[in-house]
Amino acid sequence: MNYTLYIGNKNYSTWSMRPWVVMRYFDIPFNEKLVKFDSFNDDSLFKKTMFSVSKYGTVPILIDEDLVISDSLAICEYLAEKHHDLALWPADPKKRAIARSLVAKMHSGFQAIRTYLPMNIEAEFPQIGQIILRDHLEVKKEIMFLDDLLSSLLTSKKIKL
Ligand SMILES: N[C@@H](CCC(=O)N[C@@H](CS)C(=O)NCC(=O)O)C(=O)O
Repeated sequence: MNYTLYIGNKNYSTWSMRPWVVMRYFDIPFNEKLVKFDSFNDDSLFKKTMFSVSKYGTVPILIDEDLVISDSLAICEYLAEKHHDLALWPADPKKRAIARSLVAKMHSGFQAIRTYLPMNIEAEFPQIGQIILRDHLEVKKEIMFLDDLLSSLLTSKKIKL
């Protein structure tokens, strides 16, 4: 196995960080190729580099020999299949179903958070945050839903994550 993972900026690109965190957490060795975000215009260095790697022109991309995988969740699923011993998914089918529904929600849900609160780990903008929460009730609603969801899963007596 000789994996290469193309990623974007570690402060802004949540998509890149998803397989990156999984691979680091489970000690799966890989070569990291960090491609700078100059812009997303077709003539940017970022797009030229990524289009030379994949039709999608986005990050993350995992290369495994002749295979090119162009989606963060597809990458994680591939790694789960290749590394059964590491148990990326829970072994129990019920726990796995819950984990998968959480992942699906993270992958395609939370549109308001995605739109108004993009990832920026280095920055702190409490006043802007207050304004966003005041003006966009849907953001507050999603945060409360997420908080409630994770709290109930983490404290559930029936199924512990
Ligand atoms: N669904 C894709 C989304 C990938 C994605 O949109 N990546 C962003 C970086 S955070 C990107 O490369 N954008 C470039 C563009 O949209 O042209 C995944 O899960 O990998």
